[in-house]
Amino acid sequence: PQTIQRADYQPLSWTVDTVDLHFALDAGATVVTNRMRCVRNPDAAPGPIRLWGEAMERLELTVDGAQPVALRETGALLEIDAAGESVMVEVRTRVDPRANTTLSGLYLSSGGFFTQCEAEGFRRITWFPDRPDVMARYTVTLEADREACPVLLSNGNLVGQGELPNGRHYAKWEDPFPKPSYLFALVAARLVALERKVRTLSGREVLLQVWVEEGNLDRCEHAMEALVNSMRWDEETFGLELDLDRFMIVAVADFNMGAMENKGLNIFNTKFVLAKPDTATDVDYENVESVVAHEYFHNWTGNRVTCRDWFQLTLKEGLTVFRDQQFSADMLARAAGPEGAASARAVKRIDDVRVLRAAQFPEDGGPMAHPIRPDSYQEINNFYTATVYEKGAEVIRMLHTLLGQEGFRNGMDLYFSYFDGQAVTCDDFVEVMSEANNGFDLDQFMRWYSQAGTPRVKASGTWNAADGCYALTLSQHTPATPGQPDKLPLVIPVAVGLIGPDGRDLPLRLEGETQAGATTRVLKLTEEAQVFRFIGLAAEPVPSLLRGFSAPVILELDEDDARLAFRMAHDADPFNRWDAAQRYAERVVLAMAGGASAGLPQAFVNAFRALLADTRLDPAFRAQALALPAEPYLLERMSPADPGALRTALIAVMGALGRELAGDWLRVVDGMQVSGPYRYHPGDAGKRALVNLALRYLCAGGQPSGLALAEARFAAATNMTERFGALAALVQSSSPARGAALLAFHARYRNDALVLDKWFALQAGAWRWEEGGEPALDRVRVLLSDPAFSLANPNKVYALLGTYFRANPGEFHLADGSGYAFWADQVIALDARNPQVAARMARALENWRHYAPALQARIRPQLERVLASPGLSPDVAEIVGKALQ
Ligand code: HT7
Ligand code: ZN
Repeated sequence: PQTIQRADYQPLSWTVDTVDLHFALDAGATVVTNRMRCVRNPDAAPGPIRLWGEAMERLELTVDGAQPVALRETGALLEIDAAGESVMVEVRTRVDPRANTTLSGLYLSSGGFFTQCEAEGFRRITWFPDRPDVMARYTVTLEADREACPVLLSNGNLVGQGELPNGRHYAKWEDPFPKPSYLFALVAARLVALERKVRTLSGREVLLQVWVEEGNLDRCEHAMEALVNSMRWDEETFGLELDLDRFMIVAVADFNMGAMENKGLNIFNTKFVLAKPDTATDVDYENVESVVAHEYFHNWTGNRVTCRDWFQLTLKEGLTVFRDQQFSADMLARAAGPEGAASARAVKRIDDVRVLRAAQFPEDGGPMAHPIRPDSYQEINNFYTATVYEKGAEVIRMLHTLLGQEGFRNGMDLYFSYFDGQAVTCDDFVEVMSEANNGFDLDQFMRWYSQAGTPRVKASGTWNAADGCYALTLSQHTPATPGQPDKLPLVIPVAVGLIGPDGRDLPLRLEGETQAGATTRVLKLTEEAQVFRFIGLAAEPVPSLLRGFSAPVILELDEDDARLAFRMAHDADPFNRWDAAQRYAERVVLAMAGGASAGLPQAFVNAFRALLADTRLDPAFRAQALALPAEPYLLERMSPADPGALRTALIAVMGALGRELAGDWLRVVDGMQVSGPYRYHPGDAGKRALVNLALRYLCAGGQPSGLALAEARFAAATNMTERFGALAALVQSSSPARGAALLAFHARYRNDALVLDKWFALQAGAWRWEEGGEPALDRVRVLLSDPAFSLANPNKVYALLGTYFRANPGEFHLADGSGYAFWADQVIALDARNPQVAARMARALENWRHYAPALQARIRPQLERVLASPGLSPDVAEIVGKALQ
């Protein structure tokens, strides 16, 4: 496959300023007429008009009404020589939405028409300079059968509609804002809308709509609420207002990713719109809120100011993830009230860091490691990664930390004032941040955009009792990644606190300062190694480093068990308190997996019990602190990774914690009643999370009383969070009742696609709790033929295969290699219909060299089999090819 280099960027010789699209929609043969005014780009070298196109039939192409004099076609690229300053290019194509199984371009879902154009789907609809630096104004006319598709939507404002002969009708839409082609969208389907009218900050009335299939109208309220809250938050926090008269969200069941920020017409995976208490968990509610916010925030960070090229993807994604994280933290803090706000924010931060550690750290340590702004790619769809999104958000967060809230806001204001309506680069963004902050030097900071790999920050302290000085040495090192053998030092903000022997934070005074100040300070690590001397201390402190996870690094700090237990009990920074518990748990689990210890250390059990019993702590925080680190993260920390040994250790640790703390867990379940009907509220959600965790441990412990409690709670549950929590606890146990519970759950929700996804995922993720238990692979094979399963629906694939390959390593990495052979079969089968989804599944084995040699020997032939498979897509070829390099 061809590799595209960031350094090769050239502006196009011709761009487009207006596009007039006409769609004669038909399931098997849609005719698209595209009239675009192509204009010469004064900033580019002279050259032909360049148009990209694929997967369609070209019926006609004219330039200013005549056949083009010179036209060259190479693969997906068409080059047309043209004279003058502007020409009208008209191209008519025929596409087949029914045959489009890629879910990119124009496709069908439940009989309706939908589009997905990011990153390069528009070229599957019409020939076009399909790059984000071509921003044009669009007028769109949709024509379809009225009975099958009563609703016709596109970007912007509805400017006309009417009847046509033969039972057809049309609608005409005009988008007043220039946009890149990846933000184009249309929907033609049988849908209904929940509507709300709201006023923007400046007093304009706007119409908000959430469009869904008729039976789902009772599941849209939460998404609408989230949209209204997002609008308010962006007005209050960044002074950014909705710029359209109408903003639409449409839910579709077949969708490759979470959602898409098309201008004024967001298209969402149903999973991130639909929620009602009987079918959605607290986590689902939380996800709906944050995805709605994320897409809404793109209206400014992504749409009004977009990316010059796809290498700049983090410009919009990292920034927008940061914005949605801040929004969610603010929403949680507001709901928790002044008393609970700090803990609520910490819980959100913990959630975000868990995702980063479980998904991004392994990516950064494997063959797909890339900087947040990559230097090259073969298939851009493979670069919608945890690095671009989550590490990208961490980089923005560090800017926010370095510049402060006000400095960051000033930078954002300047960014929009300079670049509104343009397609720009990450350098542009960082430069305005500097300019808005008196030339704040961000030159070295830019290395975060160009260096891959997770930096290691090593910390060590020396205490000098004679002069009351604690000298903290911080050093940094970023390991080599593919193509980047040598790394330079980064700017790393390290938030530090020092804890006194009584467990209280000490006021901090650095050498050279006249008096002590705050109890948390942000140190700027910019060299390979630096020493920071804290003075005026009466006794040796315990350092609490990287508070709030102030930088996306791995902190290497030698702390003995007693120190970890001390910080678990006393660290004033809730994030670090959680982190101390995670580090301790990681140490205990990995020691067991490595055969270094057979039982749980009593000190660990005591530290856990103390956290569990501390009723002053928010239940949501306790649920986080008492959950073991994610399995993929632990695997990453093992060398070589041995998924079987890790699983055995996890089962042992969970079981032992369940048994040893049984009385405490039972008390938690008893004492955590949530009264009244279900409402999505962080206070209630925290209690439910802690109860569900207690059930998990009790069931893992295998005692009859615990199993009976989970059964009873499953039967009596009044909402999905409780029902699914109890079911998950039963499934992750040796309970004889788990089969019956799964059947009952299925019977209740057999017609509900989203809930069935949970049912599939639960079984694919099941551990083996007893000798002779059913291997997850056997179950997954059976479920592949379940009538509700379909390889055509990404949600189903992610639920069943994605969970098995990525979230159940103990069952996937079978010693006989049968899991890998199954993986190869599925990746090949999926690739033939949907390369994006196949590539995501393919990534499950990219870090194969990290595994024990016996497993590597089983994996390699399967990777080779996939790579050699005829007609393999560039998407999968890139993943597997890089893995094998
Ligand atoms: N910007 C959107 C990305 C997206 C996407 C990318 C490739 C293929 C399909 C896709 N669907 C959505 C989503 C977002 O980050 O907001
Ligand atoms: Zn996004």
